[in-house]
Amino acid sequence: MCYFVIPEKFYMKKALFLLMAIAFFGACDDGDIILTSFDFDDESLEFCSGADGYVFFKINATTSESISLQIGTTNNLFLENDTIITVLDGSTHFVNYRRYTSSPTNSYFCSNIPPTNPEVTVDYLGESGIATLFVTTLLNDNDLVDFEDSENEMEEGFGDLDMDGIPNYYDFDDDGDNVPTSVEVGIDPSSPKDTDGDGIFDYLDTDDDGDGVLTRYEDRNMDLDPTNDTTGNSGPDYLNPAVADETIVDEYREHSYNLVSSIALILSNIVLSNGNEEISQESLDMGEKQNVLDTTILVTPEF
Ligand SMILES: [Ca+2]
Ligand SMILES: [Ca+2]
Ligand SMILES: [Ca+2]
Ligand SMILES: [Ca+2]
Repeated sequence: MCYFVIPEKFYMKKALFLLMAIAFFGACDDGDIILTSFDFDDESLEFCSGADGYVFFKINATTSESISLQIGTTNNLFLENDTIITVLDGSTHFVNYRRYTSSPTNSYFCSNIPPTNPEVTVDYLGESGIATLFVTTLLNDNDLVDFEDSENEMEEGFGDLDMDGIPNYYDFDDDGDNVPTSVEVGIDPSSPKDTDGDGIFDYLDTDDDGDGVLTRYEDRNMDLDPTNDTTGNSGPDYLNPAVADETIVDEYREHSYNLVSSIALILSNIVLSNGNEEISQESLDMGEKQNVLDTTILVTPEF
C-alpha cells in the first residue's frame, strides 16, 4: 500500500506536487492508493494544556485527519503579548499529521492517556520546522474609567500616574493612594468625584480632602485601606479635611486586573515524515483562537 498526499494549496506548488507524485507512485508496489486531502483551512484551532505542555490541533472530521503541534513547556504561554518561536526537535516539540479509522474528537488530544480509538491509519511526524505563536493580551482593571489611547498620565491610557510600573489602563488604583479607582470615581463614573474641589478627580488626586496629608497616609491602622479609618464624625479621614493625622505608609496594596488572551499560530518549513515519504509545508496557517485565557491577575507593585 502507498499513501498519496495532495499538499494544501498544491496549485501554488505544482513543481513540488509533481515531484512528490513521481516519488510516491515510484514507491507504490501494489497500486493500493489512499488519497489524503491535508485540508485544514476551514477547521478551527483548538488546544489542550497539561503536564507535558501544550497541544495545538485541528481536526478535519470529514476526512478523519488531524494536524497537531506539541510544545513541551511548563511555562504559561498566554500571559503576555509575545511572539513565541519554537524550533521543532521531534521529541519535546513536534508536529503530527494523522489519519484515522474515524474522526477523533477534541478529547482525543486532551486525554492524559491517548485513546486507542479511533485507530491511526496514517502517521507522519514533523521533527523539523518552526512554530510561531502570536499571543495577544487584553488587560482591564474594571475601574469604571474608559480606556483612552493616550500617554498622558492623567488619562486612562499608557501613562503611569503613580509610577508603580502599572500603566493607568490596567492600574486599579491610578493615583496609588491605596483607595481603588472604582471606589474613588463615586456613584456616577461619568462625573467622577472631586472632594476638595481642586479640579483633580479623587481617583487622580493623592490628597483627596486637600488637608495636606496624603490619602495613603490617612491610614491609622496601616492596613493599606484608608477607607476604614474614621476619627471624626464625617466619614473616613482621607475625605475629611478636619482630620489631618499622618501615618507614614509607603506601601501599595495588592492590585488586581483581568487578562484575556488570544492566539494565532503558524507553522513554517515543516517536513512531515512517516519513515518512507515526506510532506513538506513551507507555511501552514493553523488559524487563531480567541479567549484562550481569561483570568484575574493579582500583583502587589513595589513601592
Ligand atoms: Ca500605575
Ligand atoms: Ca486611588
Ligand atoms: Ca481633588
Ligand atoms: Ca488628605
